[in-house]
Amino acid sequence: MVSIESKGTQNKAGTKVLKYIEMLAQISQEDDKLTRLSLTEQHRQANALAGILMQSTGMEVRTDAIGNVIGRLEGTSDKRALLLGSHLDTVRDAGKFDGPLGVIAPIVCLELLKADGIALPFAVEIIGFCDEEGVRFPSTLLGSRALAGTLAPEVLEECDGKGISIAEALKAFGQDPAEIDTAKRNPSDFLGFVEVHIEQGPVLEGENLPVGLVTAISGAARYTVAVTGMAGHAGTVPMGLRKDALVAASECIIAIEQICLSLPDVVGTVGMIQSKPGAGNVIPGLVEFSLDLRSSKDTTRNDAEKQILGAINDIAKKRRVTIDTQKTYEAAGVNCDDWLSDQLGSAIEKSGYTLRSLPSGAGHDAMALADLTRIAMLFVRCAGGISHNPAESITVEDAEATVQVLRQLLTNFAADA
Ligand code: HGY
Ligand code: MN
Ligand code: MN
Repeated sequence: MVSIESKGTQNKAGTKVLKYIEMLAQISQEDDKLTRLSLTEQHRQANALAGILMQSTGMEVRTDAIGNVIGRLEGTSDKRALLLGSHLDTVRDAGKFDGPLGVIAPIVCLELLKADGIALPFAVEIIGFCDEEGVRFPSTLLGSRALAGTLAPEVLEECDGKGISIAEALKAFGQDPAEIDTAKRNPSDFLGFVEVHIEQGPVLEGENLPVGLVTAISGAARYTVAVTGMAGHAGTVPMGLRKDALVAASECIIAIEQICLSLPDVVGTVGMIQSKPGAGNVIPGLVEFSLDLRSSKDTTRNDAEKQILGAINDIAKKRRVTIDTQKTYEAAGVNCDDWLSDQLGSAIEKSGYTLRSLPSGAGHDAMALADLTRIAMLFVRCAGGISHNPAESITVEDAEATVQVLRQLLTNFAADA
């Protein structure tokens, strides 16, 4: 349970952030852990809760054709909006902050401005993106790519583990997949996009800083790898005659680790593996595993991919198995916008915090939004840099700092408008 009791009256905003985060975290597909995959009933409930919180700031709320929940507060003189937000879907057995913090902190900031009777000259939109993690479906960034108009229609045919396509999931969610194009926004709609997100790494905590300014977001590639050998009797097939798909997959996984260790600034992860037929006395005939590869330099990542595919090819030959590799997703690395980052950087300093710039190894919706408008990201310290783990947490003081920096950013924008 996140301790949301703040000391005295200070940290009021921070306390509210943690309270709302806790409310959202109760919405899960699993009783004893937080799992909220996109376009599920629980995602719908999270959208509804976020929508109610947005409405409490005076925002008009809608759900777009891809299932993003969007709040809008008109400005007094400028139709263009500063867009804020992050994703409401989670990984399996997730932490409470990865995604929701970027939706809740802006909501609390607008609550503060409303309480102080401050009306902004420009519009503000807050968005809860429908699918950033890409856990339910092979692709990711569905919500933000739909907004940017870069979501290829054929992606809607991709299926989850139960064979349900994105298009079918959208219909079950109450959306019409044929209307996807209506989610696309115009660059002229926005002044820029600012995403607040936990750092998911150790740097800010290591330097005892509450917030940081993101310089760039690493690119990523995802593969599914299928190893086909020969199922057989565990007791009768001599070791030398086997085509054991699981041993071949294991050798591939070790090779992936060795190659990533040998290159500067590459991380490779095999997060999912399935062995079939999955009986203790049967030599595995088919193994499928995922591969997630990242680097802050696309050229380095491409080099790693080449080496890994070569090693897999050699292993297939040596072990007389067939190995199919399919790239299911790729996103180039993205630099944050200089001008908007300067605005955010000066808001950090004006709020009294040290300005620390750092890259993001994790992917974010901001990557996709860079195809639509200027992007900037505010990182928030998280305990031990832990994320994609229920131990994910931030302090009430850092939640407070986040809201104050956002408030300063909006105030600066209003002054410049
Ligand atoms: O995987 C990522 O980088 C992000 O958390 N979706
Ligand atoms: Mn995230
Ligand atoms: Mn994540």
